[in-house]
Amino acid sequence: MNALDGIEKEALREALLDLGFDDVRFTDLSPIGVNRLQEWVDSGYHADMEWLKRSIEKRLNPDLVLEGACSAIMLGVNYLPSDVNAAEQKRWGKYSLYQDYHDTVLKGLKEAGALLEERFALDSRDYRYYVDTGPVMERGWAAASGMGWQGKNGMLISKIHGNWLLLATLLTRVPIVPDPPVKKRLDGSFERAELGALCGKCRRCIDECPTNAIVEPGLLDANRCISYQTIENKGVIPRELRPGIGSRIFGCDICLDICPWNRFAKAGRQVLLAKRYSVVELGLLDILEMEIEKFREVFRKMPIKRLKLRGLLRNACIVAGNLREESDWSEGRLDSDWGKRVMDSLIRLASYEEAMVRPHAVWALFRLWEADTPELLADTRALESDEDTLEEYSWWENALSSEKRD
Ligand code: B12
Ligand code: SF4
Ligand code: SF4
Repeated sequence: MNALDGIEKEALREALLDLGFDDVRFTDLSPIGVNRLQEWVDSGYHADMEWLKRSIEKRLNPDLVLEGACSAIMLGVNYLPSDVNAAEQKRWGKYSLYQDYHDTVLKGLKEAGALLEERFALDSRDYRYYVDTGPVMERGWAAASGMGWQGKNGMLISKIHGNWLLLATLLTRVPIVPDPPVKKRLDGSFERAELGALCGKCRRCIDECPTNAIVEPGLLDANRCISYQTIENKGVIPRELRPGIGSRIFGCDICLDICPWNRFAKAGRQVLLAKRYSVVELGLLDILEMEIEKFREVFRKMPIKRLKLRGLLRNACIVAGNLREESDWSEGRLDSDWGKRVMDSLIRLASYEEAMVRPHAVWALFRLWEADTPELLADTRALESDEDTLEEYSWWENALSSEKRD
């Protein structure tokens, strides 16, 4: 089969755009650029995402994912919210303000598969598609296809959509003439998938990350990343990272928001997204006082649901503990009725049935009401048996007594 090119290739692009994807690019699967996945995993930067380690070979070799694959069709879905409040708030990662994109984009991928079958007389073994969870390096291939370049923040950045593309991949045995990578402005040349290609001297994303998670341009230590900690970590969030989390309750867009390449970005068509912006109206008390039925109703079909109520409460405790430094969630002063309700919620959560929440509630109370906390929690502490929570108490008691000594 001759490689697809010219009018036919453009017709395929158009048809895929018509399915609701906001960008469609093609790449072959020849090796490109320096891939640092192995180095990343060897350094432990993948934290406890062991599934990434297990699938390295496949990620590096698409032939192991689909034998005979020779092209990747890279698909981008713009998720910049169309509502200013939703776009500018700092509490929720913007991608989470929709129904789970794994489900809604999958719908488009299924249609894309059917379209390939029809146009090229293929059967379902001739292609495979993924959105996020498959063993494919989505940013590497998207950069190779010229959809954008991988910025120093690690993100695939598009000249049109800025940092706001979700990526999906369709591997296929259909040979397609690859699209060129983005060009550097000055000399017109560009090594395939060069990291930070259009970043120039800028390093805002690296400098603004509150937990110093970007250890070198494009390389992120997930252990230190707020996104990892608030979404993927299923246990205790390290104490030293909690202040840096600030007002972020789920995910983090700091190194994306700061990027100057967003200035041209406009909200997408949202054909493959279903917005749920009302979540941004939730107040801190709505969350701290949330029960399981309400949680299920509010976050139905949303990515936040996978965090479970205990994960959300854990994150809310951290956000509460940061109230003195970040006013973003404040609806009143800490010495007002509102503050009293925050305190009562935290006291309740310090003995919450799921142990994972408890150290974070204790942490928040000590941060907000320091020396008063031992008395507030005297009864709760007496009944505590969880190691992590007991460690939290001891840490604060030591800290307060050494403060007194000084
Ligand atoms: C694990 C993961 C995370 C981890 C680790 C992130 C990281 N930087 O590695 C955590 C949980 C922290 C995370 C956070 C976020 N994530 Co995430 N995540 C992934 C996932 C599943 C794998 C990424 C990975 O392999 N990382 C390992 C590093 C080493 O790989 P890499 O970042 O892709 O970059 C390397 C390769 O591209 C390679 N490379 C370069 N050229 C080539 C060429 C070839 C041929 C090959 C094979 C490789 C290669 O070199 C690069 C540097 O080492 C991808 C989906 C996927 N299947 O790819 C989504 C993905 C990267 N995440 C995404 C998003 C949206 C986010 C968040 C914005 C969510 C949020 N708001 O909180 C943050 C952003 C954090 C950041 N600055 O990166 C999007 C990014 C879209 C985009 N435009 O780039 C993806 C692509 C999901 C999707 N389908 O849309 N994520
Ligand atoms: S997502 Fe947030 S914590 Fe993670 S690297 Fe970017 S700014 Fe840092
Ligand atoms: S903030 Fe600057 S360095 Fe970071 S990705 Fe954007 S352009 Fe590149």
